[in-house]
Amino acid sequence: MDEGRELLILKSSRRVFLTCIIFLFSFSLLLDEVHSAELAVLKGDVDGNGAVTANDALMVTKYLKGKITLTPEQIILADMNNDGIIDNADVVSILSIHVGTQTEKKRQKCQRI
Ligand SMILES: [Ca+2]
Ligand SMILES: [Ca+2]
Repeated sequence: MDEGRELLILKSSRRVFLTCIIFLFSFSLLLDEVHSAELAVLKGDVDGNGAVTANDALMVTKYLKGKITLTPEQIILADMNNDGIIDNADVVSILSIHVGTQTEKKRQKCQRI
């Protein structure tokens, strides 16, 4: 009788354990989605690769010269100072973020050496 009861407790605790694992897995997937959403709205990331780089500034420059078109979402991301106009000030702003990121990476690399 006791063995049956222990077996029942063991089975139910295994079920609780599996439920916790599934919950944690679902939660981590949710966090990944939130993280992806954050990346999707990174201001200055015109090409949508998850980072503000020189290529984003190049795309805006090409847009200003009429060589390429940007989607409405890309235009919002390119408008760094939110003045409703895409101009050289936005290009400079994107480049300064890119240079700042590169400088920070080099600084961290130097500290590690
Ligand atoms: Ca980018
Ligand atoms: Ca602007």
